[in-house]
Amino acid sequence: MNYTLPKLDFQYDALEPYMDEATVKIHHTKHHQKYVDNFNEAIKNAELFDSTPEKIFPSISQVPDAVAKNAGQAFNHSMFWKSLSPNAKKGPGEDLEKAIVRDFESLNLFKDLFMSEAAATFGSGWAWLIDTGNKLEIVSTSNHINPLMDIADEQGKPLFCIDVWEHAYYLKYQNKRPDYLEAIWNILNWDEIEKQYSN
Ligand code: MN3
Repeated sequence: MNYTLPKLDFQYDALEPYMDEATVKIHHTKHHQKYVDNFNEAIKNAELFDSTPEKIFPSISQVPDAVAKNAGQAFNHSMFWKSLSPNAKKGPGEDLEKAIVRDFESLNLFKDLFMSEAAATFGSGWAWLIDTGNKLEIVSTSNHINPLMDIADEQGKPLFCIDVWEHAYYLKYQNKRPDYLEAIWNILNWDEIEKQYSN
């Protein structure tokens, strides 16, 4: 049983002008596809035939490196695409807003903290909003790591993520990662983030 590349819920040019068509297309059809293909190859080689990334994460420290890296990247990209929408609302609905205000004082402060955490991620990685059960936290992870993995410094249920690998923004924003992050804020899929929160 092969793990397959999920289709996007929008066209490649739908996130313009915040994310350009070429970046989205290459990111999905080349980068994400490659992680999915490599994941299938890696679980075959490791004889972990029925594995999915989600099943592997709680014991990812026990699997071969190639499985771990590609499981992480396959899942993280799927979550990233779900985190974006061309028809984004301006902000979260009531329940999630309450939780954000409880843990970060205000929506504006939350945005500032998220931006600085994401901008400060050293090298390649991801920025996440996670639910630890009793509070929301902003975390950044290196390379393929995500907060569902047993090796993550901080664990919790991810509500959304932003890819801060250079391939996510370099064509349009070059080295200006903060500009990319600012742009992304306009296309955050709050409906989906709320869905993850209430799950
Ligand atoms: Mn990427």
